[in-house]
Amino acid sequence: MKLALPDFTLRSWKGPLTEELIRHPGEFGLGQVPVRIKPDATTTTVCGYCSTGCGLNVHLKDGEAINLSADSEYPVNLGMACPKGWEALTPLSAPDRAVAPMLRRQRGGKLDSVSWEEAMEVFCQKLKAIKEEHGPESVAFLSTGQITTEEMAYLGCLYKFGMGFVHCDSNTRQCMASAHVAYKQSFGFDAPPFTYADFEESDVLVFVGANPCIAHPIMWQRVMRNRRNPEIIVVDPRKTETAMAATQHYPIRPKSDLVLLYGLANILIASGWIDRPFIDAHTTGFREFAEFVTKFTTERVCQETGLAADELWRFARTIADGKRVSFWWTMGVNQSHEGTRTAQALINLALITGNIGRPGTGANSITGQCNAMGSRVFGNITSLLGGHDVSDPADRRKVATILGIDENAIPQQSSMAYDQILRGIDEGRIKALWVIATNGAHSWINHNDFNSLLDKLDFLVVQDMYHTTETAQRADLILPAAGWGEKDGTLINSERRIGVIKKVRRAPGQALSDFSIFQLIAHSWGCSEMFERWQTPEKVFQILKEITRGKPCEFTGIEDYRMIDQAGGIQWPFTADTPPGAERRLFEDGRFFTPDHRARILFDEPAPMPEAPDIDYPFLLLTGRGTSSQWHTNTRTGKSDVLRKLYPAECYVEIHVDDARRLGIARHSSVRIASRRGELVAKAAVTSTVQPGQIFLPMHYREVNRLTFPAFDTYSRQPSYKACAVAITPLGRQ
Ligand SMILES: Nc1nc2c(c(=O)[nH]1)N[C@H]1C(S)=C(S)[C@@H](COP(=O)(O)OP(=O)(O)OC[C@H]3O[C@@H](n4cnc5c(=O)[nH]c(N)nc54)[C@H](O)[C@@H]3O)O[C@H]1N2
Ligand SMILES: Nc1nc2c(c(=O)[nH]1)N[C@H]1C(S)=C(S)[C@@H](COP(=O)(O)OP(=O)(O)OC[C@H]3O[C@@H](n4cnc5c(=O)[nH]c(N)nc54)[C@H](O)[C@@H]3O)O[C@H]1N2
Ligand code: SF4
Ligand SMILES: [Mo]
Repeated sequence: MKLALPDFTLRSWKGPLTEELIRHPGEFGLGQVPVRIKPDATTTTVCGYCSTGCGLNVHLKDGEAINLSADSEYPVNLGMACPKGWEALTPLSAPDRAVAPMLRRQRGGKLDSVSWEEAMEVFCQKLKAIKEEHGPESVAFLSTGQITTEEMAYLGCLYKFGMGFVHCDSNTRQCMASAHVAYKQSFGFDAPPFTYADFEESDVLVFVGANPCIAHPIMWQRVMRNRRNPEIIVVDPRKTETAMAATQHYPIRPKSDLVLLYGLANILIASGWIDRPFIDAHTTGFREFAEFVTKFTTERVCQETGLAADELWRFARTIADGKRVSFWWTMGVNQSHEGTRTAQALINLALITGNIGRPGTGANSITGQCNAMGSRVFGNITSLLGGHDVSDPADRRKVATILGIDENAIPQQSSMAYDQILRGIDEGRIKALWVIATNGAHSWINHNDFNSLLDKLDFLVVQDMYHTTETAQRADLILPAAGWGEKDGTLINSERRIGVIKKVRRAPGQALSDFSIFQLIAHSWGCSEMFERWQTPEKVFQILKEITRGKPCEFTGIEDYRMIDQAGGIQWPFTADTPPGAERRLFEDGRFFTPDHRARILFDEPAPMPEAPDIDYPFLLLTGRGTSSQWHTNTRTGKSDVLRKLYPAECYVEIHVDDARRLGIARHSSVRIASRRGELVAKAAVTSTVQPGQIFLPMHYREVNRLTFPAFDTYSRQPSYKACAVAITPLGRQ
């Protein structure tokens, strides 16, 4: 669909003229970042898909990106990139880009293009009216781990301090919440301790619920560069690409990880295969833990996980024999009804064996989105900007002073989590929702529910690159956003490395960077005075830098974007005293961020799976990433012809050969999969990579979350996407 552009003239705009609005069409070129232009008109940036944060060379013609290649000098990827990275420019030119604000004037009506001026007027007038009538708790936003740190900080501060609202969350709840809470409770700060060199320096790598071959292919390439002939252990119910490449694969029963990890701890402690001096000097809670895990006998663990006794002992022995053991986890752990404690069970194994703070060791949560780490520290959502504590008066004072705002502008009330916001909508307490760079109508657990809730809202605003996403299609107002490649700022990758992204394309039509959209909103809302110094992303970076002073994530040693760019990214912490260039892993001195500097050993009794298979729904459904060419809800990757050739167009389901035979399901035939919440039709991929009684659906197909069961981790409120009961019916060839 081609959109007619509204009659928009700069003269009609009474607000501040952002850099992007001033620039005339055709005046392409780089944004505000002082770029490291190579002689052949190539500049550098980092990839905006996954948290690996690969460095890319962008090749320019007349100041506009025409192609890109992997950066061989960037310390993360050393010249490698996955298909998404190579194709990163293509989705920017898609025909369904949102090119002007769009407004649905009445329910059931169509979306019309409007000027930014009108969009801002409607946005502010509606939200102010709702706030006036129903109070500041009647509005919420849901944002993302896929915009820049400066944008996240702007949004969080604008919304809470400037506009005076309380409730907000982000898609990192779907993804990293369990790791975030686990680290905070165990280490005293949300701080993944590793550096990517640890992939190469371990002699035992344990991957739990992680499939890096598909989800983090370049991290996996770093594992392949390991010259220590490492043992690679994979704990995953499926025989994934990563499991196939491992030296030991433990296909445990889904959601039996906690029992397995406590069982391993029991063996290690009972056999004396632990680092007692480290435990005594640097941890608390060991005695209680040692007592607790005695319940996890070999018999019990084998019965509950499905592993054989010699497998369990081999696993424990490999950890004990390793000099440098690293534990890595991703969504198979975090997305669980007991994700926080499972992550902590891995942290405990690293602590009791002294595998932390040395090369090739660590309890290492791999993040997902390009800036999941940025949203955890600077989203101003669950913690106060920069990892500060909103309930601590000293922290509030510090942040208020640096921002130059009144301390009372900082709300002390904590925000509701994603699922609680949705419940608030259902119960009529939340009337307006602002969705930024996430597509919950596809990605939220049991999204039938999400979609019916959107209808209950008085006002839904969606700020996205595309007007066609499942969520945008339901919006009352669409704010057209520039994407990666069309704006400047920083991202923080999985190893805490800050990287710079640059504007190398002009956004289409009147789409603006999220940063500029927040500036316009601040102006239109009438709180722009509070953000007087927030003129450019780099100026905001300088403010954020000051906020980190004295915190574990301090990066006051970074001068500016140019310094980050020239260094090939800089990991936090980085103060004026930090030697430049060095890789940094945390806890080398055994001092953690808790008040007594000791790590906490935390544990709980395992709980049963919330919806186990039964007679009516006899199969267990697992979900996750399907291919390295599909990104989540496919709004970006689905726009590349090259990527589309690399994955099946239709939803497919992996089902075991024995089950397929028993049910009369032929390869590629259609099957109906039903849960208590919905159903879908998929093509059968008959395989032995899944276990009998289990099936796997890739999350990239919009119908998948019709089926999932909304269960949440108690501590992190992260959804448990990876386990629910389903039934399968063959439909034959269609
Ligand atoms: N190509 C591509 N790459 C991506 C993404 C993408 O969409 N596409 N998304 C990015 C994001 S945001 C994230 S969070 C990461 C996710 O990265 P990963 O977590 O590695 O990917 P998933 O496939 O979601 O889940 C990993 C594995 O968990 C297993 N699993 C399921 N249940 C259990 C269980 O009970 N126990 C154990 N031990 N394992 C279990 C699944 O079988 C699956 O193989 O990927 C990032 N990278
Ligand atoms: N069943 C199942 N469901 C899952 C998962 C699973 O394993 N199984 N995994 C979960 C996980 S870990 C995650 S992280 C979520 C991801 O779920 P989502 O966040 O919903 O997925 P995305 O497709 O990445 O959505 C990002 C949106 O932002 C838009 N966008 C991209 N860049 C920009 C930008 O710069 N500015 C703006 N304004 N918009 C932009 C894109 O067009 C897209 O619409 O899915 C979760 N859902
Ligand atoms: S591995 Fe991740 S960061 Fe690297 S090119 Fe692929 S999507 Fe981009
Ligand atoms: Mo994620």
